Amino acid sequence: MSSILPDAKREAIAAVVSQTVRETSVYDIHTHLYDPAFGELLLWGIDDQLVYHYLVAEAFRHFDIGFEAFWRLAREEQAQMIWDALFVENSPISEACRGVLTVLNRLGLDANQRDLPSIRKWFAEQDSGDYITRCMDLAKVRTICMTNSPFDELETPKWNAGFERDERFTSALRIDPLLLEWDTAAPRLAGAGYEVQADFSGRTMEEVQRFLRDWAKRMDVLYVMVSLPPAFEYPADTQCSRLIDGAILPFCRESGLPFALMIGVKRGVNAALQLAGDGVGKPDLASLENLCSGHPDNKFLCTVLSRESQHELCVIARKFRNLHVFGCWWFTNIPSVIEEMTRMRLDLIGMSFTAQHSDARVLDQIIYKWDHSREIIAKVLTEKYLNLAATGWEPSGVEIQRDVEGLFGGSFQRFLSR
Ligand code: FIX
Ligand code: ZN
Repeated sequence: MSSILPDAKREAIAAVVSQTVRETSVYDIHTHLYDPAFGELLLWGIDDQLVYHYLVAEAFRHFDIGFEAFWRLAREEQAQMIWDALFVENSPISEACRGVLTVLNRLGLDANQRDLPSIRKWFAEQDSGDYITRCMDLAKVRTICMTNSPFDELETPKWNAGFERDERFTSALRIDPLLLEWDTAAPRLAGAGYEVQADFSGRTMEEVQRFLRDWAKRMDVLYVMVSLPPAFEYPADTQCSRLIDGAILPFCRESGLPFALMIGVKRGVNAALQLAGDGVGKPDLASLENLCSGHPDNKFLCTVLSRESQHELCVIARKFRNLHVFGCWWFTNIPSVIEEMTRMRLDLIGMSFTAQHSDARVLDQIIYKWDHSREIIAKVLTEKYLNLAATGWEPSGVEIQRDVEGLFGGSFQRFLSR
């Protein structure tokens, strides 16, 4: 029979868990941030925070302006409109709004004045190099994994020229156009000297593998990644499925790199909103099951976008140790859902997952994304350790530290090296 814990013991456990979760550094395994060598591609500051697509989507619910007219405005004007609509004319309650305020607060700025020009002035005075270190220190993020695409015309010249890597930034090879837009990707590969045919004939699959090998080496990547629509099917008579079998999985096996799937995004549900116009749908995760069961020598990372799919994802992870579940992605990265997902994952797969990733597009956001998540993770973990302690199994501080390190990147790193 479980025992009733004395209050002092409950408080002691809660205090150790909160402190450990607050202070343990994280490996942020999926972001849209860039090594400082990419210069202006690494976004930071108040205007970039305000025009984040999460806030654009929310602000348009209040705007009367047409989509095109909004996109023609300068970034500062867009930011001002979003600030007025979401912060001044309404209370900034949503997770993305609160995030901006958490960032300002942790940086020591007084947002209570509602004075955007003075906030701008403060950011204009920051040195970008120091600011990266400051944000990473405040967020206690030790390493940031970038999303790097060989199809991105802004970043490829930099990779081709070569640069000295900042060791705090690692890389993931992003291949959405290859798998989802083969008809336009194939001529691009051919133009870059890879002998590929639109109908997959000849040496196409070997050459796609050579393309992946070249870029994986140039970027020194940790994993290969794609984000997929809810309609994703595997195996299937589709270009995507053929490429997965013919090129992606063989390359990942040969290189030992996991294949990361982010499943459930409906691109351009309202295309006029640009990046803010993507939606969510429920995928058939039998495809993920088929991948994991059919390819035991491949490793898979997965996060799914719909709340309804989270339970199914955990059950699949219980069946397949070649699957590592990570993060609370995008529309699930809100307090109520993070709490539910974290509790469910702990209940079903224990400590063998990565609790969160930031998906930050603007550097400053790592501060709020990790602050907010740490608070929820601490709450759920405390509840779990108290349940354990009630059985007589009291977790030690060292054990709690070990567990939190696992959830914050340790388990991911072990999965990579397996
Ligand atoms: O596909 C992705 O990596 C998504 O995270 C992005 O496309 C999305 O725009 C985003 O920023 C979500 O947080
Ligand atoms: Zn992302």
